Amino acid sequence: MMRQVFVFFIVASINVIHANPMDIGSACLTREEVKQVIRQLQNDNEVMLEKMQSCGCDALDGMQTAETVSNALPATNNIIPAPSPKPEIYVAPEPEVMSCPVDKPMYQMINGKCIFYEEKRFDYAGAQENCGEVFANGRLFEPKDEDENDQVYRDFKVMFGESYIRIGIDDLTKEGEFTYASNGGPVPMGPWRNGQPDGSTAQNCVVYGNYGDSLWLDYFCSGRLTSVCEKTS
Ligand SMILES: [Ca+2]
Repeated sequence: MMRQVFVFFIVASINVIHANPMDIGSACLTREEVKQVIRQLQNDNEVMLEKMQSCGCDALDGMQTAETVSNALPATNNIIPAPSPKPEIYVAPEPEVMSCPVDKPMYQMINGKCIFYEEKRFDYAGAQENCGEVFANGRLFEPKDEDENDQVYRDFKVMFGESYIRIGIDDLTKEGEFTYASNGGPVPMGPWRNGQPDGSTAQNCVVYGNYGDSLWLDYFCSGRLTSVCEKTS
């Protein structure tokens, strides 16, 4: 079979040369030159056949295999997929880490809040305004539960000393109904000192007393006291 392929190739080469004797360069080939070309082709194909035989290949089988593979391949247009738009991948924003200058005195990071103890004394409205200057979006401390209330008081107790300290709870809107100053929301606990609140309409702002604990008293909003600020975001 390989020999038949070789002979076919030689005959085809001669036919090409005879059919187009003037097409190589600008001059025609002489008969001797044609013979040289045929001999060269013969030599080249002998070398090729020897290589194929040495590696156990069969020329025709190789041709069939190549054709089979070629036919089995899908059309080029199907191999290269049409470009698709890049999928939009949602990347969750990095949670913002609250900055809190805890290396400075009077600042503490407590329960996810940056807490600041203000030694300067203000009335209730002044204390709120001051917290807004200490922190962007700052406000008087609004304890969300008794644990947080105790933790803040405990961590600042040494600084508080013997004084009354303001936090952000009052009953200014409705007497006897203590709510958070920032949004008027209900306060879900009431760690009042015994007998408190007792100030009726005269005392509408919640403070820590000078008793060394985190229990609350209602007190005059106009009094100038130290305070606790918080930064929540
Ligand atoms: Ca009151």
